[in-house]
Formats: sequence, structure tokens, C-alpha cells
Amino acid sequence: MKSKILNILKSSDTYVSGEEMSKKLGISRSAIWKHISQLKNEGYVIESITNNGYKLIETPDILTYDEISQYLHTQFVGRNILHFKKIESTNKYAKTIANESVDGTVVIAEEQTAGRGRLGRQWVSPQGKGIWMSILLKPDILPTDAHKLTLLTASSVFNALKEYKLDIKIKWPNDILINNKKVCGILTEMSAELNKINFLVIGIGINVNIEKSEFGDDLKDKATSLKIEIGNDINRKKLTAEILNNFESLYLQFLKNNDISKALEIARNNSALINNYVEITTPQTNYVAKVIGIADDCTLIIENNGKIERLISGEVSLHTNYNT
Ligand code: BTX
Repeated sequence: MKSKILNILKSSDTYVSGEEMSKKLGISRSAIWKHISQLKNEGYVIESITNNGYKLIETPDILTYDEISQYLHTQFVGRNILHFKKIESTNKYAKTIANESVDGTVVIAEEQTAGRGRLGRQWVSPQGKGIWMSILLKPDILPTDAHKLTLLTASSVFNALKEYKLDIKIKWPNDILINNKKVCGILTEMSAELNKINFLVIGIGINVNIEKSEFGDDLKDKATSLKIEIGNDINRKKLTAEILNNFESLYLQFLKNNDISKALEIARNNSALINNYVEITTPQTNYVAKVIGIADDCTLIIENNGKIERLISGEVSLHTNYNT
């Protein structure tokens, strides 16, 4: 009902009376007033004048379904959006609601107080400055194929960012870089049995409107945001929808024909690693290897001491002294 009231207000440039809305929607005027108060709480600036009614003056920069849906073309991804002003971590929350939530549910927060990267690392997620979201999926694929969805997600984000005409690269397996600095990180988590995935949570963090001065000293040189690179604020609502649109299109193709070729092509053509020397860190050791390519199964092909090997996941950083 709140969304319907919002739509009426959005489609009118003059005042709409409470009576008119209550007739149109078949609810009482006090119910209308309650929903208007809720909208005000969410940040909508709504002027109300006795005998005239209500007028929408300003729409907040928030990533609710009401605000994103105008740009969304998906069938099911993002059709159920759970939006929070502040939450510990969207991935953490998505996992707690996974069993009772529909496939394609998206959890979005304006701020994360304990955003997480891989291996429990911190993901800085300041309020209203980024896109911090998790896509919940229940695919009928083997757990051993789940890593492919990280690459598919990276390619979807790449596609959505392409229009900004920046030097964007995909750093296998889970980062997007602009001018060699991290603008986006992806964290895929899974609940599975041996041969069956119960659910997957794909967390996407994108630095959108963060200023350089807002990154701490540890991130200043290795992180960037779209605003830093472009010089002006970016529409987070549209970008969120574009990522979900691109994601669903690649994902449906993958589910239908087990075809990941399009995502692979994007990841290969825009790779930050291919033909470069990288430092690979495993729990046991550190070594330098040359990246040859990305295989059809989305593993990284490396040449290590003359031997061709494949990595399914891992910590890979560019080894600047050896770059070709
Ligand atoms: P990662 O382990 O590859 O990267 C984490 C590292 O990135 C940190 O140790 C730090 O050096 C750096 N870092 C931290 N915050 C930022 C930032 N905002 N921008 C650039 N670099 C940063 C990458 O893990 C996966 C991150 C996924 C984040 C999403 S947000 C929505 C969802 N919820 C959640 O808790 N995590 C995911």
C-alpha cells in the first residue's frame, strides 16, 4: 500500500488530497496518513497542506525496491528486496533468512557495521556511499560449480560499469579494479551437501560515491570509488538495477544450458591478471607464477616453474616487479 501511495505522489506534480487517495485505494484517510508518515521516516520529503493534500517534494537516495524497480528488468532476481538502513553484514543476514526466502531475494543495506571480505577480512561500507548487497540463490547445480558464479557476478558488475568508459579490469576471482585500485569485491558463500546446494549468497560491495578522504590510510592507495574516478556522484539506484539485470541475464543462460561462455569472454577480455606475473598465497606457501589464462571451468591457468597448473580459488596479487 505504501508503494501505491508513493506511486500516486510520484505521478502527480500537484497536491493530491487524502480523500482522493483514500477513494482510489479503498483505505481510510488515517491509514493514508500513517503510510505518509512511514514514507517521511524513510527520507521522502512530503509537504502536507490542510485542504490541499500531499505533495512529494524530494525523493531520498535509498536503495529500496520502490526506488530501484523503475530500472529493473529482471524476472526474479531483486523482485524481493529487503532493505536496511544499517546492518552488520548483508551476507550474514541473507544466510539467516535463506531457508524461508525466495530464490533471487536481495538484501541491501545503506551501511554495514561489520561488512566482511574473504577469510573474515573487513569490508568498509560507509552509509549511503556504496552498494552493499547480497543475492540469495537456490540453483540446481553441483557445489563444485559454485565458484563459477563468482566470476559470473564479476562479469555482470563489469558490464554494468562499462558505460562509464573507465579503465576497468576483472581481477580473478572476485575483484573489480579501476586504474588498478579496488572498486568492488565479491564474496560468495554457500550452504551445501555433497551433491546439492541448499543456497548460495553472493555478496557484492561497490564503492560508489565515497570520497578519497573517506578511505582510511590503509585503503587510500589500493581502493577507489566511481565518484573518485569520474568526478561526480553516480546514481546508485540505476547502477544497482543494472547489476541485477546483467546478473540475471548471464545467470539464466548458465542455468539453462550450463553455458558460462559469455561471462568467461568478459572476464578473459578484461582480465587484470592474464599475461602478468602474480604472487599466489596459499595457507602453506607463497610463490610467483605467470598467469596464462582462465580455463573453461573458470579456474586460473598459471605457469609455475615451467609447469602449467590450475587454481580454483586463492589469494592472487599482481607482482609488479615481474609484470610483462
Ligand atoms: P577480499 O577479502 O578480497 O577483500 C578484503 C580487503 O579489501 C580488505 O582486507 C581491505 O584490504 C580491502 N577493503 C576493505 N574494504 C574495502 C572497500 N570498501 N573498498 C576496497 N577495498 C576494501 C572482497 O574480499 C569481498 C568483499 C565483499 C563485500 C560485500 S558487501 C555486501 C556483502 N556483505 C558482506 O559482509 N560482504 C559482502
